Amino acid sequence: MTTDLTGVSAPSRVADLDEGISVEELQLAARNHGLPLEALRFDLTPPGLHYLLTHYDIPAVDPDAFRLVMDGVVDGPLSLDLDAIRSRPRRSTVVTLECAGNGRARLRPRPVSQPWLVEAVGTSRWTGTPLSPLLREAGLPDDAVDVVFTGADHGIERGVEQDYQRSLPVREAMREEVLLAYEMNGAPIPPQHGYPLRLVVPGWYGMAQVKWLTRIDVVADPFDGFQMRAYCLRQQPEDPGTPLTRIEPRALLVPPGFPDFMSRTRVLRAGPTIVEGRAWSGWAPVDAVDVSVDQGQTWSSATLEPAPDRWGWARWSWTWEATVGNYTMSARASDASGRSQPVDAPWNRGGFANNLVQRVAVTVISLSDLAGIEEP
Ligand SMILES: Nc1nc2c(c(=O)[nH]1)N[C@H]1C(S)=C(S)[C@@H](COP(=O)(O)O)O[C@H]1N2
Ligand SMILES: [Mo]
Repeated sequence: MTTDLTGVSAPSRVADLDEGISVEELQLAARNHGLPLEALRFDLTPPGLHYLLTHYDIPAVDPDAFRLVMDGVVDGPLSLDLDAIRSRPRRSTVVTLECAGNGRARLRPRPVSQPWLVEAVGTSRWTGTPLSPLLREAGLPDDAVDVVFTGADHGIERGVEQDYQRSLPVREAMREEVLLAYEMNGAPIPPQHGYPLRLVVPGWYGMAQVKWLTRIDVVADPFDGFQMRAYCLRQQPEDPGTPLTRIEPRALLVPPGFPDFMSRTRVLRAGPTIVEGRAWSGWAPVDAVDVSVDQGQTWSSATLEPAPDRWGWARWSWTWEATVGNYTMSARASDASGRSQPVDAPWNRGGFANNLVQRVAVTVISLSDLAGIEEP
Protein backbone atom coordinates (compact mmCIF):
# COMPACT_ATOMS: atom_id res chain seq x y z
CA MET A 1 0.00 0.00 0.00
CA THR A 2 1.25 3.48 -0.77
CA THR A 3 0.19 6.34 1.44
CA ASP A 4 -0.95 9.53 -0.17
CA LEU A 5 1.25 12.27 1.22
CA THR A 6 -0.43 15.07 -0.76
CA GLY A 7 -0.57 18.05 1.52
CA VAL A 8 2.25 16.88 3.73
CA SER A 9 5.06 16.52 1.21
CA ALA A 10 4.86 19.95 -0.40
CA PRO A 11 8.27 21.49 -1.09
CA SER A 12 9.16 24.85 0.39
CA ARG A 13 7.43 27.54 -1.62
CA VAL A 14 7.84 31.21 -2.41
CA ALA A 15 4.59 33.23 -2.62
CA ASP A 16 3.53 35.02 -5.81
CA LEU A 17 4.28 38.74 -5.63
CA ASP A 18 0.63 39.70 -5.04
CA GLU A 19 -0.25 36.66 -2.88
CA GLY A 20 -1.64 37.42 0.60
CA ILE A 21 -0.97 35.44 3.79
CA SER A 22 -2.68 32.04 3.55
CA VAL A 23 -4.81 30.25 6.16
CA GLU A 24 -1.89 27.81 6.62
CA GLU A 25 0.50 30.65 7.44
CA LEU A 26 -2.16 32.13 9.77
CA GLN A 27 -2.45 28.72 11.48
CA LEU A 28 1.31 28.71 12.09
CA ALA A 29 1.28 32.33 13.25
CA ALA A 30 -1.46 31.62 15.80
CA ARG A 31 0.48 28.67 17.29
CA ASN A 32 3.85 30.39 17.22
CA HIS A 33 3.24 33.82 18.67
CA GLY A 34 5.75 36.66 18.77
CA LEU A 35 6.89 39.03 21.50
CA PRO A 36 4.34 41.84 21.95
CA LEU A 37 6.80 44.64 21.14
CA GLU A 38 5.87 46.69 24.23
CA ALA A 39 7.48 43.81 26.21
CA LEU A 40 10.87 45.05 24.90
CA ARG A 41 10.61 47.25 28.03
CA PHE A 42 11.49 44.30 30.30
CA ASP A 43 15.11 43.30 30.89
CA LEU A 44 13.88 39.70 31.08
CA THR A 45 10.88 38.66 29.01
CA PRO A 46 8.08 37.16 31.11
CA PRO A 47 7.93 33.57 29.72
CA GLY A 48 4.33 33.91 28.45
CA LEU A 49 5.42 36.88 26.32
CA HIS A 50 8.58 35.24 24.90
CA TYR A 51 8.22 34.33 21.22
CA LEU A 52 7.48 30.71 20.45
CA LEU A 53 8.46 28.45 17.57
CA THR A 54 7.51 24.79 17.58
CA HIS A 55 7.71 22.85 14.31
CA TYR A 56 5.44 19.96 15.38
CA ASP A 57 3.44 19.41 18.63
CA ILE A 58 4.51 20.35 22.15
CA PRO A 59 5.31 16.88 23.56
CA ALA A 60 4.13 15.74 26.99
CA VAL A 61 7.33 14.65 28.74
CA ASP A 62 6.93 12.67 31.99
CA PRO A 63 9.60 14.08 34.34
CA ASP A 64 9.82 10.81 36.33
CA ALA A 65 10.41 8.65 33.28
CA PHE A 66 12.73 11.25 31.72
CA ARG A 67 16.29 10.22 30.86
CA LEU A 68 18.90 12.17 28.94
CA VAL A 69 20.98 9.68 26.96
CA MET A 70 24.51 10.51 25.81
CA ASP A 71 25.75 8.08 23.23
CA GLY A 72 27.48 7.71 19.88
CA VAL A 73 31.24 7.44 19.59
CA VAL A 74 31.82 8.52 23.23
CA ASP A 75 34.01 6.30 25.41
CA GLY A 76 31.17 5.54 27.86
CA PRO A 77 27.48 6.24 27.22
CA LEU A 78 25.55 8.03 29.96
CA SER A 79 21.91 8.02 31.02
CA LEU A 80 20.89 10.76 33.44
CA ASP A 81 17.59 11.45 35.16
CA LEU A 82 16.49 14.97 36.09
CA ASP A 83 17.83 14.76 39.66
CA ALA A 84 21.24 13.74 38.34
CA ILE A 85 21.23 16.69 35.94
CA ARG A 86 20.05 19.14 38.63
CA SER A 87 22.71 17.98 41.09
CA ARG A 88 25.50 18.86 38.65
CA PRO A 89 27.19 22.30 38.70
CA ARG A 90 24.58 25.01 38.23
CA ARG A 91 25.04 28.03 35.98
CA SER A 92 22.75 30.87 34.82
CA THR A 93 23.10 33.02 31.71
CA VAL A 94 20.88 35.75 30.31
CA VAL A 95 20.38 34.96 26.62
CA THR A 96 18.45 36.69 23.84
CA LEU A 97 16.93 34.08 21.52
CA GLU A 98 15.78 34.99 18.03
CA CYS A 99 14.27 32.82 15.31
CA ALA A 100 16.34 32.68 12.12
CA GLY A 101 13.08 33.30 10.24
CA ASN A 102 12.47 36.63 11.97
CA GLY A 103 11.81 39.25 9.27
CA ARG A 104 10.72 36.61 6.71
CA ALA A 105 7.30 38.13 5.99
CA ARG A 106 8.97 41.40 4.94
CA LEU A 107 10.84 39.77 2.05
CA ARG A 108 9.48 40.15 -1.50
CA PRO A 109 8.61 37.65 -2.77
CA ARG A 110 7.68 36.11 0.59
CA PRO A 111 9.01 32.64 1.44
CA VAL A 112 5.96 30.67 2.67
CA SER A 113 6.52 29.56 6.27
CA GLN A 114 5.97 31.04 9.73
CA PRO A 115 5.34 34.68 8.68
CA TRP A 116 7.37 36.66 11.22
CA LEU A 117 7.59 40.44 10.88
CA VAL A 118 10.16 41.42 13.57
CA GLU A 119 8.77 39.96 16.81
CA ALA A 120 10.46 36.52 16.99
CA VAL A 121 12.70 37.42 19.93
CA GLY A 122 12.85 37.20 23.72
CA THR A 123 15.38 37.32 26.55
CA SER A 124 15.49 34.92 29.50
CA ARG A 125 17.72 33.88 32.34
CA TRP A 126 18.42 30.25 31.52
CA THR A 127 19.69 28.06 34.34
CA GLY A 128 21.13 24.61 33.95
CA THR A 129 24.36 22.71 33.83
CA PRO A 130 27.17 23.35 31.34
CA LEU A 131 27.38 20.76 28.55
CA SER A 132 31.16 20.60 28.12
CA PRO A 133 32.02 18.80 31.42
CA LEU A 134 29.40 16.16 30.57
CA LEU A 135 30.89 15.61 27.13
CA ARG A 136 34.33 15.31 28.74
CA GLU A 137 32.99 12.79 31.24
CA ALA A 138 31.43 10.70 28.48
CA GLY A 139 34.80 10.88 26.71
CA LEU A 140 35.28 12.50 23.31
CA PRO A 141 37.44 10.50 20.88
CA ASP A 142 39.82 12.39 18.54
CA ASP A 143 37.65 11.64 15.50
CA ALA A 144 34.49 13.22 16.99
CA VAL A 145 33.08 15.74 14.47
CA ASP A 146 29.57 16.78 15.47
CA VAL A 147 27.31 16.55 18.49
CA VAL A 148 23.70 15.73 17.57
CA PHE A 149 20.85 16.90 19.80
CA THR A 150 17.44 15.19 19.57
CA GLY A 151 14.14 16.55 20.86
CA ALA A 152 11.14 14.48 22.03
CA ASP A 153 8.89 16.10 19.40
CA HIS A 154 8.06 14.27 16.21
CA GLY A 155 6.53 15.29 12.92
CA ILE A 156 6.72 15.37 9.17
CA GLU A 157 8.17 18.14 7.10
CA ARG A 158 8.18 18.25 3.30
CA GLY A 159 7.48 14.51 3.28
CA VAL A 160 10.25 13.59 5.74
CA GLU A 161 9.15 12.03 9.04
CA GLN A 162 11.54 12.98 11.82
CA ASP A 163 12.36 13.84 15.39
CA TYR A 164 13.54 17.45 15.66
CA GLN A 165 17.34 17.14 15.44
CA ARG A 166 20.15 19.65 15.16
CA SER A 167 23.90 19.32 15.57
CA LEU A 168 26.78 21.54 16.61
CA PRO A 169 30.42 21.10 15.62
CA VAL A 170 32.36 19.68 18.62
CA ARG A 171 34.21 22.99 19.02
CA GLU A 172 30.90 24.88 19.44
CA ALA A 173 29.34 22.25 21.71
CA MET A 174 32.42 22.53 23.98
CA ARG A 175 32.02 26.31 24.47
CA GLU A 176 31.71 26.84 28.19
CA GLU A 177 28.51 28.96 27.83
CA VAL A 178 26.51 26.14 26.22
CA LEU A 179 23.93 24.95 28.75
CA LEU A 180 21.56 22.07 29.32
CA ALA A 181 18.87 24.31 30.80
CA TYR A 182 16.06 23.24 33.15
CA GLU A 183 14.93 26.70 34.36
CA MET A 184 13.72 29.79 32.54
CA ASN A 185 13.67 32.99 34.64
CA GLY A 186 14.04 31.02 37.87
CA ALA A 187 11.17 28.54 37.34
CA PRO A 188 10.98 25.15 35.59
CA ILE A 189 10.91 25.69 31.81
CA PRO A 190 7.25 25.89 30.68
CA PRO A 191 6.05 23.07 28.37
CA GLN A 192 6.11 25.22 25.25
CA HIS A 193 9.74 26.27 25.79
CA GLY A 194 11.15 22.76 26.21
CA TYR A 195 10.22 21.25 29.59
CA PRO A 196 12.03 19.61 31.24
CA LEU A 197 15.36 20.18 29.46
CA ARG A 198 16.59 22.21 26.51
CA LEU A 199 19.85 23.17 24.90
CA VAL A 200 20.90 26.84 25.08
CA VAL A 201 23.63 27.97 22.68
CA PRO A 202 24.21 31.68 23.38
CA GLY A 203 24.60 33.81 20.26
CA TRP A 204 23.10 31.29 17.82
CA TYR A 205 19.76 31.60 16.07
CA GLY A 206 16.78 29.74 17.56
CA MET A 207 16.96 26.53 15.49
CA ALA A 208 20.07 25.45 17.46
CA GLN A 209 18.32 25.76 20.83
CA VAL A 210 16.84 22.22 20.87
CA LYS A 211 13.82 21.94 23.17
CA TRP A 212 12.61 18.75 24.94
CA LEU A 213 16.15 17.40 24.69
CA THR A 214 16.31 13.62 25.16
CA ARG A 215 19.48 12.45 23.35
CA ILE A 216 22.97 13.73 22.71
CA ASP A 217 24.97 11.67 20.19
CA VAL A 218 28.58 12.35 19.36
CA VAL A 219 29.25 11.38 15.74
CA ALA A 220 32.41 10.86 13.67
CA ASP A 221 30.83 12.03 10.36
CA PRO A 222 29.34 15.44 9.63
CA PHE A 223 25.65 15.36 10.59
CA ASP A 224 23.42 16.14 7.63
CA GLY A 225 19.90 15.90 9.10
CA PHE A 226 16.81 17.58 7.65
CA GLN A 227 16.98 20.62 9.95
CA MET A 228 20.65 21.16 9.06
CA ARG A 229 19.80 21.36 5.36
CA ALA A 230 16.63 23.40 6.01
CA TYR A 231 18.36 26.21 7.89
CA CYS A 232 20.66 27.40 5.11
CA LEU A 233 20.87 30.59 3.08
CA ARG A 234 20.24 29.76 -0.56
CA GLN A 235 18.90 31.44 -3.69
CA GLN A 236 17.73 28.26 -5.46
CA PRO A 237 16.32 25.04 -3.95
CA GLU A 238 19.26 23.04 -5.34
CA ASP A 239 21.99 25.36 -3.97
CA PRO A 240 24.18 23.68 -1.33
CA GLY A 241 23.56 26.73 0.86
CA THR A 242 25.35 28.43 3.74
CA PRO A 243 24.32 27.10 7.17
CA LEU A 244 22.86 29.65 9.58
CA THR A 245 24.73 30.01 12.83
CA ARG A 246 24.89 33.27 14.79
CA ILE A 247 22.36 36.08 15.17
CA GLU A 248 22.82 39.16 12.96
CA PRO A 249 22.58 42.51 14.78
CA ARG A 250 19.15 44.06 15.22
CA ALA A 251 17.60 46.97 17.12
CA LEU A 252 13.87 47.28 17.83
CA LEU A 253 11.84 50.13 19.29
CA VAL A 254 9.47 49.90 22.20
CA PRO A 255 6.50 51.19 20.18
CA PRO A 256 6.15 54.87 21.15
CA GLY A 257 2.85 56.44 22.25
CA PHE A 258 -0.32 54.39 21.87
CA PRO A 259 -1.57 52.20 19.00
CA ASP A 260 -4.42 52.25 16.54
CA PHE A 261 -6.24 48.92 16.97
CA MET A 262 -6.20 47.75 13.34
CA SER A 263 -3.14 49.32 11.72
CA ARG A 264 -1.01 49.48 14.91
CA THR A 265 0.08 52.93 13.72
CA ARG A 266 1.46 54.76 16.74
CA VAL A 267 -0.12 57.99 17.96
CA LEU A 268 1.96 60.31 20.08
CA ARG A 269 1.37 63.74 21.63
CA ALA A 270 3.88 66.44 20.63
CA GLY A 271 6.70 67.31 23.03
CA PRO A 272 9.90 65.75 24.32
CA THR A 273 9.59 61.95 24.18
CA ILE A 274 12.02 59.30 25.33
CA VAL A 275 12.25 56.74 22.55
CA GLU A 276 13.70 53.46 23.78
CA GLY A 277 14.35 49.94 22.65
CA ARG A 278 16.70 46.95 22.72
CA ALA A 279 19.55 45.81 20.50
CA TRP A 280 21.51 42.56 20.23
CA SER A 281 23.94 40.60 18.08
CA GLY A 282 25.25 37.05 18.33
CA TRP A 283 28.55 37.93 16.60
CA ALA A 284 29.96 40.67 18.85
CA PRO A 285 28.65 43.19 21.39
CA VAL A 286 26.44 45.94 19.95
CA ASP A 287 28.51 49.12 19.90
CA ALA A 288 26.10 51.67 18.37
CA VAL A 289 22.39 52.27 17.77
CA ASP A 290 21.19 55.06 15.48
CA VAL A 291 17.63 56.35 15.27
CA SER A 292 15.84 57.98 12.33
CA VAL A 293 12.41 59.65 12.15
CA ASP A 294 12.55 60.42 8.41
CA GLN A 295 12.62 57.00 6.71
CA GLY A 296 16.35 56.65 7.17
CA GLN A 297 17.42 59.90 5.48
CA THR A 298 19.11 61.21 8.65
CA TRP A 299 20.28 59.31 11.72
CA SER A 300 21.01 60.36 15.34
CA SER A 301 23.06 58.37 17.86
CA ALA A 302 21.06 56.77 20.66
CA THR A 303 22.50 56.29 24.15
CA LEU A 304 23.44 52.65 24.53
CA GLU A 305 23.45 51.11 28.00
CA PRO A 306 25.93 48.29 28.62
CA ALA A 307 24.14 44.93 28.20
CA PRO A 308 23.75 43.33 31.65
CA ASP A 309 25.10 40.11 30.13
CA ARG A 310 27.11 39.47 26.95
CA TRP A 311 24.38 37.24 25.50
CA GLY A 312 21.40 39.38 26.47
CA TRP A 313 20.06 42.46 24.68
CA ALA A 314 21.14 46.00 25.55
CA ARG A 315 18.78 48.91 26.24
CA TRP A 316 19.12 52.09 24.19
CA SER A 317 17.27 55.41 24.40
CA TRP A 318 17.02 58.71 22.55
CA THR A 319 15.13 61.91 23.32
CA TRP A 320 12.94 63.18 20.52
CA GLU A 321 11.41 66.66 20.35
CA ALA A 322 8.32 65.39 18.59
CA THR A 323 6.39 67.95 16.53
CA VAL A 324 3.02 67.45 14.82
CA GLY A 325 3.27 65.36 11.65
CA ASN A 326 3.60 61.86 10.22
CA TYR A 327 6.88 59.99 10.66
CA THR A 328 8.54 56.69 9.90
CA MET A 329 10.84 55.76 12.76
CA SER A 330 13.73 53.31 12.52
CA ALA A 331 16.55 52.10 14.71
CA ARG A 332 19.74 50.50 13.40
CA ALA A 333 22.28 48.51 15.42
CA SER A 334 25.91 47.82 14.59
CA ASP A 335 28.24 45.51 16.45
CA ALA A 336 31.95 45.34 17.24
CA SER A 337 32.51 42.88 14.37
CA GLY A 338 31.49 45.61 11.88
CA ARG A 339 28.11 44.02 11.12
CA SER A 340 25.09 46.30 10.80
CA GLN A 341 21.50 46.27 9.55
CA PRO A 342 20.63 46.73 5.87
CA VAL A 343 18.05 49.26 4.62
CA ASP A 344 17.32 46.92 1.69
CA ALA A 345 17.27 43.28 2.69
CA PRO A 346 19.13 40.72 0.56
CA TRP A 347 16.66 37.98 -0.42
CA ASN A 348 17.05 34.24 0.27
CA ARG A 349 14.69 31.32 -0.33
CA GLY A 350 14.09 30.37 3.30
CA GLY A 351 13.58 33.95 4.40
CA PHE A 352 16.34 33.72 7.01
CA ALA A 353 18.44 36.28 8.88
CA ASN A 354 16.52 39.24 7.46
CA ASN A 355 17.69 41.99 9.81
CA LEU A 356 16.32 44.81 7.67
CA VAL A 357 15.84 47.98 9.78
CA GLN A 358 12.42 48.17 11.43
CA ARG A 359 10.01 50.86 10.19
CA VAL A 360 7.39 52.19 12.60
CA ALA A 361 4.66 54.58 11.41
CA VAL A 362 4.08 57.34 13.99
CA THR A 363 1.54 60.17 13.90
CA VAL A 364 2.34 63.05 16.25
CA ILE A 365 -0.71 65.10 17.28
CA SER A 366 -0.86 68.36 19.22
CA LEU A 367 -1.41 68.27 22.97
CA SER A 368 -5.07 69.34 22.64
CA ASP A 369 -5.96 67.12 19.66
CA LEU A 370 -8.00 63.98 20.02
CA ALA A 371 -6.65 61.35 17.68
CA GLY A 372 -9.25 61.24 14.92
CA ILE A 373 -8.47 57.82 13.52
CA GLU A 374 -11.13 57.06 10.95
CA GLU A 375 -13.32 54.00 11.24
CA PRO A 376 -13.09 51.68 8.23
N1 LIG B 1 12.74 20.10 19.79
C1 LIG B 1 12.57 21.27 19.16
N2 LIG B 1 13.43 22.26 19.44
C2 LIG B 1 13.30 23.47 18.83
C3 LIG B 1 12.29 23.69 17.88
C4 LIG B 1 11.39 22.62 17.62
O1 LIG B 1 10.45 22.75 16.82
N3 LIG B 1 11.57 21.44 18.27
N4 LIG B 1 12.21 24.91 17.23
C5 LIG B 1 13.46 25.64 17.17
C6 LIG B 1 13.31 26.97 16.64
S1 LIG B 1 13.20 27.13 14.97
C7 LIG B 1 13.35 28.09 17.45
S2 LIG B 1 13.32 29.63 16.78
C8 LIG B 1 13.45 27.96 18.92
C9 LIG B 1 12.32 28.69 19.60
O2 LIG B 1 12.43 28.61 20.98
P1 LIG B 1 11.23 29.09 21.90
O3 LIG B 1 9.96 28.49 21.36
O4 LIG B 1 11.56 28.66 23.28
O5 LIG B 1 11.20 30.59 21.79
O6 LIG B 1 13.40 26.61 19.34
C10 LIG B 1 14.13 25.72 18.52
N5 LIG B 1 14.17 24.42 19.15
MO1 LIG C 1 13.25 29.42 14.48
